[in-house]
Amino acid sequence: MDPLKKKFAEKAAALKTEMKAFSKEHGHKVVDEVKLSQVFGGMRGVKSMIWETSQLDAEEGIRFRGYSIPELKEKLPKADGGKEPLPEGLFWLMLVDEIPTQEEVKWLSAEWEKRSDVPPYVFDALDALPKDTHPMAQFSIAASALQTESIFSKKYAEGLNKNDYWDATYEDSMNLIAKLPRIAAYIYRRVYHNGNHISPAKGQDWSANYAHMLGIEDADFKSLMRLYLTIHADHEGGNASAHTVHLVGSTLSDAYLSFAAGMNSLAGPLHGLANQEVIKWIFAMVESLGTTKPSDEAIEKYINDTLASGRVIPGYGHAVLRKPDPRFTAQKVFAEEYIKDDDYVNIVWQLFNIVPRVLGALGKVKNPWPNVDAHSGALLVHYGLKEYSYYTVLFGVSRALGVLSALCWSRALGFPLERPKSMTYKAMQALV
Ligand code: HAX
Repeated sequence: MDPLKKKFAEKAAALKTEMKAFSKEHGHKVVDEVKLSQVFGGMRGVKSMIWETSQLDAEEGIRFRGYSIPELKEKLPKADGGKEPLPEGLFWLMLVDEIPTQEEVKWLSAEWEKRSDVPPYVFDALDALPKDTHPMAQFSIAASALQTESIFSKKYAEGLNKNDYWDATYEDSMNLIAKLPRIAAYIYRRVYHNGNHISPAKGQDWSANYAHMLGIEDADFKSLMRLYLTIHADHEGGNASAHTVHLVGSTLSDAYLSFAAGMNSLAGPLHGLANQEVIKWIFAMVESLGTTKPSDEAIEKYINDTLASGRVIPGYGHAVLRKPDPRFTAQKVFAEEYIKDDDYVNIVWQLFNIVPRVLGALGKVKNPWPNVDAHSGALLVHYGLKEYSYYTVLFGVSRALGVLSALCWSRALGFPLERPKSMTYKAMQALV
């Protein structure tokens, strides 16, 4: 058994026993009350799920296994000579609740490289699609096509003991994560570079190899990718993509189909697609104002025009957060260190000074601050990755780390089929 799997098996067995006793003893206790406004309002804040890998605080933002993003930047292993955390380290931390050593992370990079071959029929499936199929649709289709690789599905069909669900889910998750950069880069080169594909490099970390296959060798871009793929990985369990993977996974759909479902959810403009919408909106603003160095006044007018046309300001607002998103801040810190005087980065910072005041003045927006998607586009454009329809795929590759480590936990802890209660309006009227 590999060292990560061994650690996971030990921790999961212990926690399963503990949780079973805990739930038996305290099962009758009330953890929440649900207001009618929450039933009508997208279930905001309803406590209804266990998610071990990260937790979101409205004021502080995300903590992964208790660590904030600045703490992760300090404590997680880095690539040789690099300053940004390796996402391999975050996956390890989320899965077994321990900060890995440099050697452990090196092992994981090599293990994912070993598992990274993608069967040719997945590329054939992608090549059969019209080139203008949205990259997120292509990504989801490729993840579903890979399902023939599922060890869980094969073993389940043969009669898998429920105590071994976690083992097959771990293998599927490791294999899928290992293959995602290859698939994602294939989609990018197919759509935007005439199918001029780049073979994987040997001996690189997960992010650097992904950057290489995209065709961007700049060392700073590789650093950005390490940071990007770390900070987008998880945002507790209730967000739409994570919750979708959790829900679909609870039917014992395997990791491939559960992940594909989550990607369909990430592809909505109120969720992950916001990262493409932000830069698209900034490009349109620059075009409309006729300058890449617009004044604050011109920007404010553009914001007001957008709102007056009944649209949202992409990259601002959040269902849970009530302060600037630390994932936005981490990207701003990166830009301050690596990027000097870039027009689009400057516009993102101007927006940060203007949008919260304008949204705040509307009186209805609960969180006028930037979220994770407000900054990423300008960074990617800086390094030459300008094709914004692709951006949500990058988010999706990262999100795999969180949702699949959480799926391993769900299988190991034996979580049941998810099945909340719905009501008709008439029944709700009768109740109140
Ligand atoms: N611009 C304009 N209006 C906004 C707004 C924004 N950025 N954010 C919220 N509002 C509006 C809502 O549309 C709602 O208006 P109505 O009452 O007229 O319907 C009102 O303010 C109250 O909304 P809220 O309670 O503050 O926010 P929600 O929890 O309902 O929604 C959203 C949260 C993220 C969907 C919302 O803030 C939004 O649409 N933001 C822009 C899109 C975006 O950036 N999405 C990415 C979010 C982060 C993420 O998941 N990344 O992947």
